[in-house]
Amino acid sequence: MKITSAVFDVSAPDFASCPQETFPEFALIGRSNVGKSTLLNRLAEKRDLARVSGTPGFTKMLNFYTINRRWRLVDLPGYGFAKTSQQERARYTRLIEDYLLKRRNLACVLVLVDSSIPPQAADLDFVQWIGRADRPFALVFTKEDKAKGNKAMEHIEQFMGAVAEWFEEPPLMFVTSAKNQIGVRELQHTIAQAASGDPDSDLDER
Ligand SMILES: Nc1nc2c(ncn2[C@@H]2O[C@H](COP(=O)(O)OP(=O)(O)OP(=O)(O)O)[C@@H](O)[C@H]2O)c(=O)[nH]1
Ligand SMILES: [Mg+2]
Repeated sequence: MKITSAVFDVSAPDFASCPQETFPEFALIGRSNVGKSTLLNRLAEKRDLARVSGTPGFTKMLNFYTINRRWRLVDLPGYGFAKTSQQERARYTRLIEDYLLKRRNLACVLVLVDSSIPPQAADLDFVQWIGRADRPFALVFTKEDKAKGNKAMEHIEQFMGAVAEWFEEPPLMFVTSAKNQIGVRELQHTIAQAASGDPDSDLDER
């Protein structure tokens, strides 16, 4: 699959400001600092498309990017970030919920989980919530390069074990490292296939 264009559309501070529901959307969500913006840039093959920051909680709006004039990637604010005012947090929690529950062209929620650390309650809670909400999602483990030895795989197995009881079939999952370009092509290919309406796409089955 070839990326021929990747353009920033708009930053939406509220649900009403989201662009028209023209293209299938793939939304990246996860805790602050999990690597959402970094992975988005890798998927779009454009280094500085989404801003990567050393400061957790940087992305406070929904940022929309159109790829190949056919589908969109959406960078969502990180959840579980404490260092903002309660009012500000309430605003973007509402924004995330509105988007995830109401957006009709939402093709798949990519739930990013940091594989360099043990399973975190915030991630498990989110997976349970999105499952109950019955929205299509896939798990994307990030930073596969970061933990020493076999730790990443251990964390991933622990995570998959913990979520297993909530689902009849284990959720679709990808293991990635944006740093070492592991798993990125595979995820990109799966997204593009789903975006083109291919019935064989793994994302479409769920
Ligand atoms: N080792 C390693 N570091 C990564 C990887 N992906 C991202 N990072 C680093 O993790 C940090 C956070 O990355 P971001 O992409 O800004 O994370 P984010 O989820 O968008 O963060 P917020 O916008 O604050 O929610 C940056 O310092 C990245 O360089 C990876 O695959 N491996
Ligand atoms: Mg970000």
